[in-house]
Amino acid sequence: MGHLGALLFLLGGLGALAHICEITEVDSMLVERLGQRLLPWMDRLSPEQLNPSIYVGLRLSSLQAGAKEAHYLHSLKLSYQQSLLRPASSKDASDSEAKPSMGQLALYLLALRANCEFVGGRKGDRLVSQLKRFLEDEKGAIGSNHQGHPRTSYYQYGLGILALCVHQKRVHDSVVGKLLHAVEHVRHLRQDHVSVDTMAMAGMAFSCLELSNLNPNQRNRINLALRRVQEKILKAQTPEGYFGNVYSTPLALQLLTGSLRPTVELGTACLKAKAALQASLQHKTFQNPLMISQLLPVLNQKSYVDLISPDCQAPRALLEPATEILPQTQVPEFIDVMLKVSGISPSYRHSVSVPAGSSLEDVLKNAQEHGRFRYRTQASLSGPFLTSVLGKKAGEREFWQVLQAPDTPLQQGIADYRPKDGETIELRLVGW
Ligand code: B12
Repeated sequence: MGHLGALLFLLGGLGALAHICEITEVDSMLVERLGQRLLPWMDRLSPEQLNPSIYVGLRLSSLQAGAKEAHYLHSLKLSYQQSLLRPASSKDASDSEAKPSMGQLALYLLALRANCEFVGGRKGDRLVSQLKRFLEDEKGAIGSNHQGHPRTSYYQYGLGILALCVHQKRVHDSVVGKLLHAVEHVRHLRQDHVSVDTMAMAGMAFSCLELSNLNPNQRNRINLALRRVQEKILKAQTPEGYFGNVYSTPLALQLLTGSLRPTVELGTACLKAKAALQASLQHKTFQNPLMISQLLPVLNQKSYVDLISPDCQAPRALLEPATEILPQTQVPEFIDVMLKVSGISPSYRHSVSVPAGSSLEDVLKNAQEHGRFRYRTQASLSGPFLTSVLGKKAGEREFWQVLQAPDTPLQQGIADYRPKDGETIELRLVGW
């Protein structure tokens, strides 16, 4: 055991190891800057732009947005109740106003809990029943022999169980059983971007069930699954220190922060992850509001599991809007990006010229305006999700993957990623 191991062992003996994954010394200016990036999003109150994750992230952070915050919650309540409690046959709903998904309903329930509300009353009970029904349907889609897949994802399945749990609503053992089975039978975390986030979300659902003792018959299985989740996440640590990738590290740390299984290995891994994450904060890696909303709780030593008993009186610093430094107007420099589409025929390859600093979405728009390229997106809590390219819509369990050629999947979506001059971007239809 090296010096670090010895120190961690000593801390463990003192009972301090349980907090080894908490990030405590972050420059408060950096945290404030992250919070400030959320403020403009809190002015977007249309149903497709409202994002319950932003509210949850802020309430679990060391920051607050004053009156804007209460107004945002009010808008969330109006929008979610209206669309979720509207009868399926209702005429005042346009086709484009899709009902929130299982995961979105779950995030909305987390938002209520973040405001120290327990879902209740006639309307609240209906929302709880809807979420339970969603989970039952997903359980059916997975099937009694576990051969199928949830229609959404195990990430949303875990989120659904977690949301009900923090409201002290019990789900049937068989519903929890599907998530347990999924975790028990994961061999290696596939080297795709979904695994660590999904493991972390499932782990937080199990942590909540364990702490609340809502499914006592499954106590041992839950306990073992939590151990397994922790092990898998630690195994997925990259040489730089991230768990999975930089964007899955916040959720992984949310899970590990609340770990009741501190070990020396965990302590070492968390120290490395914290250093990597802190370095990434200096580099403006976190621009996307959803990503910021998953990170802010970690920087305040909190996780979604804390919504079992949230502290709504905790002092939080008031966010002031960032003072904008207007860039000097210069003649824009242009860059060339090669856009390639594979997985369909005929394949497509074209160079697109855009001003430097443009997003990949700008590249796609430009290609569409000036050529035969066509694409469609769907709004999501992470931003515009690419659904169709050159008229080909991704089918069930397929998606349009975005890569930097030759073979590196991007870690950001089309609205956030800014290609460099001479880069080739590939859009590839793949299964997941
Ligand atoms: C499941 C998942 C997927 C599934 C979604 C399909 C499904 N039926 O669920 C698949 C495999 C298709 C997928 C694809 C991608 N994903 Co993904 N995905 C997730 C995951 C694990 C959960 C999302 C979720 O359900 N959220 C909860 C629900 C309630 O929110 P929602 O907004 O309604 O969910 C929808 C969107 O999240 C959307 N979606 C999923 N991923 C992404 C990524 C982006 C950039 C956008 C705009 C939308 C989007 O699909 C969800 C279901 O409809 C998150 C993890 C996380 N920490 O958030 C990563 C995550 C959001 N994905 C990520 C990335 C990078 C991608 C890709 C860009 C990867 C790539 N190189 O192609 C692509 C998207 C490409 C495109 N076509 O636009 C990153 C985003 C990081 C960032 N900087 O914003 C995350 C955080 C994972 C990570 N740690 O890197 N993803």
